Amino acid sequence: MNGVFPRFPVLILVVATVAILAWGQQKQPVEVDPEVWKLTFVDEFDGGKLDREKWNPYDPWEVVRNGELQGYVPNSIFFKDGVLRIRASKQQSLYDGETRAYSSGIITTKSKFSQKYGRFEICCKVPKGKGLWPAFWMLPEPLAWPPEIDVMELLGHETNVAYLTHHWPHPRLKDESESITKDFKGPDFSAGFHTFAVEWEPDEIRWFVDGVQRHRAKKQIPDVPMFLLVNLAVGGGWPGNPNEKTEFPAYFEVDYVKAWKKIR
Ligand SMILES: [Ca+2]
Repeated sequence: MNGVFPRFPVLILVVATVAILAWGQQKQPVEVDPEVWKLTFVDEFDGGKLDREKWNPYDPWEVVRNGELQGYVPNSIFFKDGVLRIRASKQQSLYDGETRAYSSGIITTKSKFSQKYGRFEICCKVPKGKGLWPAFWMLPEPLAWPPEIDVMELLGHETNVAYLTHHWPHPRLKDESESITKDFKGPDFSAGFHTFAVEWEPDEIRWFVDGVQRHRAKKQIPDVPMFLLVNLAVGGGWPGNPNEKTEFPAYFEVDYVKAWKKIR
């Protein structure tokens, strides 16, 4: 017995350390059954520049909303080692007819790729810092709101919480939505790459974080084609504004975006 006991805590420590390393540094594609899901969209961001056949580097509305502080400008999009890097910086930008205090980036597949139902996945590393708000989300094609599916949203001051949400039209108020959000508490998502996905079907949306289902919605499921958006917002009512500790430039790094259609 004495010979066994001293080794036990060491073994546990090693296993736990390996698990944490694997979780923190994950940059592996999640296995998706090709018998069930057929790939319909993929960008691995290996080309060194934005593939304009797939993406637009513009906000589909080009208007300020949610009290955000950034202007979305195309020169906030960078690439390094097969990773898209959306940069938020403390550089003024002209946007929606006025000078904004920050510049950041957005890419969307509006008018280039949209799909009704399917599986939609991002592999990404989020930035840390108060006032930073990275997101991977979906809006109707042609452009409308609501509905909206938020595959993931994160706030830079609390990078271990992923917000998984869908919005639908308010039953009485025009241009308003109702929504349900699951705030999933995980590891520090800014410490490495992680996958976030939804499987959207006519009667259900399932949200996955690193391949594990973390949320499910059974009501008010959108039934229109939707396009994809990836962006890094700065400030606004929800994240609050950056503070003196927020480091700029900040980068939202994306290893890939993929979509599938269910074939059985
Ligand atoms: Ca990549």
